[in-house]
Amino acid sequence: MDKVVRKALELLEGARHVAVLTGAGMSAESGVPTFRDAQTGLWAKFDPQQLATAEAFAESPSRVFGWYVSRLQTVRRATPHAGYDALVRMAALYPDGFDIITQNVDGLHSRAGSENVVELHGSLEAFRCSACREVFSTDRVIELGEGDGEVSAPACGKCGNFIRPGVVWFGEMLPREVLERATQVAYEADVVLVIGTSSLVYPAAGLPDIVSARGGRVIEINPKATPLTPRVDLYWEAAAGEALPQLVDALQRTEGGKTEGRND
Ligand code: BV8
Ligand code: ZN
Repeated sequence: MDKVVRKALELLEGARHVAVLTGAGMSAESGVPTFRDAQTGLWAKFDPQQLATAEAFAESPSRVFGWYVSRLQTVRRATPHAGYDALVRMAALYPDGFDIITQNVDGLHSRAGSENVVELHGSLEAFRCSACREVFSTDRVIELGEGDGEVSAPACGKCGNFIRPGVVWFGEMLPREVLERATQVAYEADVVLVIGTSSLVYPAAGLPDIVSARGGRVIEINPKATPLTPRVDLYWEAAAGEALPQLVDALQRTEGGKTEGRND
């Protein structure tokens, strides 16, 4: 068994509550570009960090709304890869507590069948009025454009204001109950798997530190090192779709997480 798999099993040994924190890298192998990857087409000349703001939406609603239509189209075509399925299998091994906290807005964890998913930054499937929060049907959004250009933001049927995506933009507060739930999961976790995130965006990036400050263990799965890497118990330099099936296969082979064939 790979050394890194064995080390992960050791860190998971005896764990009763496991938390998973995912970022855009978790969806890369499902064909959903990461947040900081170079964008394609019309969007190539914009920085997502600039587009994902209320200021950008106020300044050019059609450009920002068009970007979200394009991302919704991409996500609708995506299917969860083997790493997502591995997390569904892994949850069954931790009946006392297995929670997924995701920064992603693509809904792929739920599509894969995961339960207990906390969507920190909202969802591409939730469009609403920017003023009165009246819900706007995503199926109507899909009809508004092919996703390759600007799309006029529709007006709310109730109050006439612009419809916006139901995501948390930079500079916006996360919904209180969502942040409270994520923080509670971090306070209860014996181990947190941090997968596919550049660990740059707060408050999400602060969650693993809550786990380690309480003596919980932190395992990071990412092909590239991040600002979190120096503080983790195990840095697994791999793609999510490669590491997670290996980890869960090994966990399923050992009953109760005891590492098999350990020669200590
Ligand atoms: C807040 C939804 C309180 C939208 C997102 C100054 C002014 C205002 C705010 C701030 C400020 N300074 C700091 C802040 C706080 C700010 C922040 O943290 N900024 C950072 C950038 C410095 N945070 C906020 O504004 C938050 N709100 O703090 O409110 C407040 C209010 C006012 C003033 C102060 C404080 C709100 C943050 C939420 C923003 N919304 N998304 C949308 O999606 O359109 S965040 C956005 O970035 C995405 O959700 C994304 O998930 C998230 C983080 O990015 P990652 O997921 O990590 O993705 P990324 O592309 O960066 O990295 C991918 C990783 O995957 C890489 O490491 C790569 O190596 C790896 N990878 C690639 N392939 C694979 C892989 N890993 C595994 N397998 C692979 N195959
Ligand atoms: Zn309205």
